[in-house]
Amino acid sequence: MSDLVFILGDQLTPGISSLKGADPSVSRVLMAEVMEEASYVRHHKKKIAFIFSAMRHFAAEMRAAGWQVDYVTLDDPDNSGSFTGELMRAVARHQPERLRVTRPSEWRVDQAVGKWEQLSGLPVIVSEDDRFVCTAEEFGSWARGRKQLRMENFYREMRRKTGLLMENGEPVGGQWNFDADNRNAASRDLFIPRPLRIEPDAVTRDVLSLVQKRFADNFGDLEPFWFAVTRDDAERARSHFIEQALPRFGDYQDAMLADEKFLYHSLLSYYLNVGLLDPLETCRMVEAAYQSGHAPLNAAEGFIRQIIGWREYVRGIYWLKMPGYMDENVFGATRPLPDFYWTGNTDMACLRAAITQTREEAYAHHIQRLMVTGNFALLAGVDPKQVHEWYLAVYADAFEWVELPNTLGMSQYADGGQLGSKPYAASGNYISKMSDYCKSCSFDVKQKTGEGACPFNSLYWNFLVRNEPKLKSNPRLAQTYRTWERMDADRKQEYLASAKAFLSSL
Ligand code: FAD
Ligand code: DLZ
Ligand code: SF4
Repeated sequence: MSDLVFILGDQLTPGISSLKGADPSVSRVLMAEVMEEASYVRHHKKKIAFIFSAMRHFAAEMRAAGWQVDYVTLDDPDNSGSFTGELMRAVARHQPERLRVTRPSEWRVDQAVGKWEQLSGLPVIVSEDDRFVCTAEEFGSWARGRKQLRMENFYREMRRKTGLLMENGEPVGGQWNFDADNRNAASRDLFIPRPLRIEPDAVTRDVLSLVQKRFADNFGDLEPFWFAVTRDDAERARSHFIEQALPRFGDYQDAMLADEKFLYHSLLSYYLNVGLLDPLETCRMVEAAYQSGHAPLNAAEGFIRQIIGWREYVRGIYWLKMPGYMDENVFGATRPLPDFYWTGNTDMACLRAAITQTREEAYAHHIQRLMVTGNFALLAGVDPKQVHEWYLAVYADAFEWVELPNTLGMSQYADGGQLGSKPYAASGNYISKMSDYCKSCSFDVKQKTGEGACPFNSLYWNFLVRNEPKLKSNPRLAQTYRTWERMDADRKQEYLASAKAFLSSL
């Protein structure tokens, strides 16, 4: 039967489920660069270039493997600008008997696909995306009946299911989680490996010109561009990470250094999210690195937990809670996102560093996202939807299914604790302990209030006081609220006045 198989920009996997059962001799693959996807937020220039170039390389690989591929470029004069428009044009061109697609990773696109049968008058086979360890249904069953959803419990299930770092039904090393070993601060004298940099080829250079022309006003530096855009190069980047950085991934997972944008992080999220790398295969390689003695257990376990734990857990939450999740705002936060999130123009050295590197690389590591930019927005009471749109735009790995729960749930606690057990709110002390940013800041992290004091210090207490009715009963915050209650009235007043003065200057 002649099928039209639509492959979306984050489905760049040769064995993608939509191809199973399609006959290459009579079927067509469709891929399309469309303005609707390129503009639902104002994506970082590097993100658009990465996705378009990876799509073009994937189309070439599919052709080489014997598939007939229709690839519609953004500047094709007939490009209709949307997935549905391109589908309908391809239906008119090829008159297929059936449509196939792997279930889109995002709610918005899944809704559009739901209308294809009616619009085209053809049967549509939507196959589940089997590149994840846990299906949405399985997550739903796990979640059903539980009063609280917690990543750690889910993660243990995934360890059992995959057998990763398991021995006779028990976790290797006698513990599920070695997070307590993974909180060291880094110092500048450490040897820190450089990420693998791939030179753009002719296809990528074409895409770079297109993006420069069509998205000139979008956020972010387009060049230097050194992402992998093929499976082979992404696999090289993964081997490079395992060889060079994995052994210390755990130790310095939470550390931040002003002159080191990447530390021992893998920089693999964007390859995993578009399908250039397989998550489970990557975990098995990391497990093998532990088994061969190359990487310690705290590194291997820490890495595997991020993938089969956090990554799968946030996806489960997304599909369980959408579409309502997007509108959660438990604190009723309404402040507009400060302009410096787009310019990096702020005297706060930690925010300046995280935002500047985001502009340069379309990348910041987890603790920068969570404890610097996310923490500040939380403490300042920024509208969570605006925070979400910022994260969705500025990172090359940002797809709504993974970005939204991380931002709205983990970082902003706007879901009131559906994803995590307490807000990741912290004063300047945390940033000072885990980084060297404060050394070059015009604010003094040790000063709690008044002119020149680190703004995080007063904002922290102001956040807790402002949201006391929502947070005071949280057992994980009981000690913190007791500290506040014991503080003398003048001190409390100084904190609140400092926060007020700072917020009114934003
Ligand atoms: P590493 O530190 O090397 O971690 C290894 C891998 O684990 C990552 O590649 C990623 O696939 C996975 N991982 C780690 N933490 C998480 C997590 N919390 N959720 C899901 N996967 C995780 N990750 C995205 O992939 N896309 C996003 O849009 C995204 N938005 C985020 C927004 C906020 C506010 C926060 C706090 C986190 C966000 N994350 C997101 C999670 C995490 O920050 C990134 O996955 C990580 O920084 C990517 O860099 P890396 O590949 O070097 O990760
Ligand atoms: C993120 C993105 C962008 C910027 N552009 C395209 C595109 O032009 N064509 C495409 O197929 N995919 C693109 N993507 C990725 C999609 O947004 C992603 O595959 C879907 O949203 C998944 O639901
Ligand atoms: Fe950030 Fe405060 Fe440290 Fe400055 S002093 S870098 S604002 S935590």
